Amino acid sequence: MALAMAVVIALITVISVYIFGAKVWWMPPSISTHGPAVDHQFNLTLIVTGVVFVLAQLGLAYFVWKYRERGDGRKATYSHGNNALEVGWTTAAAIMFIGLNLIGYRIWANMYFTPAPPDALEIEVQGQQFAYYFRYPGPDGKFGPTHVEKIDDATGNFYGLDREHDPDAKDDVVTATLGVPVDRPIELILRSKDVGHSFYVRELRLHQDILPGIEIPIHFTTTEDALKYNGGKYEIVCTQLCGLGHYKMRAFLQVMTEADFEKWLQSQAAAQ
Ligand SMILES: [Cu+2]
Repeated sequence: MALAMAVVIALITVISVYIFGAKVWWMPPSISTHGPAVDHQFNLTLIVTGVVFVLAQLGLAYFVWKYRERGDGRKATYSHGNNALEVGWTTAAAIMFIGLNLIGYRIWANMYFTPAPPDALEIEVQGQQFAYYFRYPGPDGKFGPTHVEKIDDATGNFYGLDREHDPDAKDDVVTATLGVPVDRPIELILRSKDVGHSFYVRELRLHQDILPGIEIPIHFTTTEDALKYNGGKYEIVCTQLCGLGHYKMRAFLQVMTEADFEKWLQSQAAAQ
């Protein structure tokens, strides 16, 4: 029985390692300039914790077998612990986790604590139950003011713009797809119309909550690879349970060449 148990524990360990090692379920390719650093950090954490996992599991299997019932009438003895050992592994675990955090923090801070480059293309992202709408400032480079009382999904005025009276709003372009030019810094300003949502694109390695009442800026630059996969089209999903329709709250990121982007934006502007 003890041997069977030890074999099962060892098998679970080997199969788990295989699933990660052979990348049976793995992340989609990265399409952002910060993606490789995030993936590197992910792999580093996976390897460090993976080694600990394998050692702990194999140790468990060994002891299950070693201290099995042998039918010789021996009584079990109870241990009251070993202070030196406990201090040792607690310190080792603390160093490991704090160390991984410090290394990862630099990557995270680079994404969130550095401002977007001055030439970044600014786009507003509005999350609402249960869709995303994107706003481009148009040729004047300025977003027009929004008016809560003018928001009307039925007429497509998702942002509450007053195009007749606000000159800055006149040329704003509101779209249902997030079109971006490849290889150019993009700054997204995230805002919510109602409750908490989030903005998540796996391939961008970008994940940020959207909260009502505050504007959250994030920035990224896509790599040339972004045009290679799936025609440059990637899913944007909401990962915060935001109501009954949460499961279908999604939109698409469409990465294009600069020329295609200009054409696309013009066609979107014509449809306003
Ligand atoms: Cu949502």
